[in-house]
Amino acid sequence: MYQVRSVSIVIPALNEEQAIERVVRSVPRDELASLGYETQVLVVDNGSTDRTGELARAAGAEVVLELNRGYGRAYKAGFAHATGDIVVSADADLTYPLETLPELISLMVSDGLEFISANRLKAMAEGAMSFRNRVGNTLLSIMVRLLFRVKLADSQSGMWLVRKDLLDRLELKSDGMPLSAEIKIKAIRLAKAWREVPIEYRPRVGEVKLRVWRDGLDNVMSMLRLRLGR
Ligand SMILES: Nc1nc2c(ncn2[C@@H]2O[C@H](COP(=O)(O)OP(=O)(O)O)[C@@H](O)[C@H]2O)c(=O)[nH]1
Ligand SMILES: [Mg+2]
Repeated sequence: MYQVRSVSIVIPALNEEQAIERVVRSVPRDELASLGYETQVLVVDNGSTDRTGELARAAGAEVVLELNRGYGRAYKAGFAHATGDIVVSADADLTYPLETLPELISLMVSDGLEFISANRLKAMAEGAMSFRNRVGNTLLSIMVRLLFRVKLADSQSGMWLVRKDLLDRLELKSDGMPLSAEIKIKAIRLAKAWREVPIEYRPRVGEVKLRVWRDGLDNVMSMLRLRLGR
């Protein structure tokens, strides 16, 4: 058991005007407040050319602007502004069930976990992930298990919860998509206790930003570099 007083949700967003308001509003602020948690919702506007930033602010989020594009860059900019005892990640596309946060945070506290990674591959809504992406995610996860000896089913999940004091020790490097696996590998290495928890993964609202081949290859190269300690 440990004390948690505040939670920060960091949401990287590149041209997500179709979903961003609903994503921000899906954070169960009232329920978190009734559990005694102060909640900070941070949307990192990654140089959007649409109304993402404006809509996020109108929906009640704090907006951080990071003009250098990249999933990893967006997260690193967001983390620098996160003040919560627990930091949570999620995409800006309505795929992740943020309404389950009270439950996930309670699990962290009651079981003394320092890190939770959400597993998308177990309970997926129909049409949430293409066959190609499912194969790619499975292969990358096998690679992570073999290279780093971690028992992780879904190394590419975009939703996880980490204690801020652990996050601050991770020395994250990736500017792009590989940040997703990097954070899990490093957090698991340092955490005294962690768990992978199945979540319901839902179909995306808005256009996909992932570039399958480029980001896939980037992931493989980045994992090899991390394994070799570079
Ligand atoms: N791919 C990508 N995503 C970004 C970038 N900046 C912010 N994002 C956000 O990161 C999240 C992940 O992108 P997404 O297309 O959902 O990838 P997927 O969930 O892996 O299919 C979304 O919320 C994007 O808006 C970027 O430069 N590249
Ligand atoms: Mg997504």
